[in-house]
Amino acid sequence: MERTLVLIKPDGVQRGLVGEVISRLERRGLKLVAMKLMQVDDALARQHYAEHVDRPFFADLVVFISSSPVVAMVWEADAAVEVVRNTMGQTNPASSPMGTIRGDLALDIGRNLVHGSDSLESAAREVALFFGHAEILDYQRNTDLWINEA
Ligand code: IDP
Ligand code: MG
Repeated sequence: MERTLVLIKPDGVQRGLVGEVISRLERRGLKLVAMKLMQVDDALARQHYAEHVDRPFFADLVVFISSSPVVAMVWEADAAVEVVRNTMGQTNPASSPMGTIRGDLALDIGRNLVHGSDSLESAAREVALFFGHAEILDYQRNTDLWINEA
């Protein structure tokens, strides 16, 4: 079973889309195992986006992600990384298909509402940045057999 980090970025919280984003992930069948509303500080923002440090948009990205609260979550499923990525859509909302979070709800690459880890390695790193072990819950979900055959 994979675990992946999802952030509802400041634009999603400010626009009142927290419930909408969570609802789409829930309805897809993913299992929520950790969640908190939090303020990202400059240090965490830089660590989270470390792979982009040399990109021209890095400074704006760090300022934006720490400009207002985010909702940080860990979601679990077989292939959770891929499933979250295709539920979110493309990085640029303008080229995201309808039916995806970014394709339905966003327009601008710098205001694309959500973050989802892009690989299992990134997921492990990012989950550990945002959550301690004790914050990630292991629990039975009674609908599991209605979502997964085995
Ligand atoms: P992802 O969020 O789809 O994984 P990444 O390439 O990891 O996309 O980029 C991280 C974030 O940086 C994006 O979600 C987006 O908000 C921002 N970003 C990516 N490319 C650009 C760009 O060319 N201009 C401005 N912002 C960008
Ligand atoms: Mg990324």
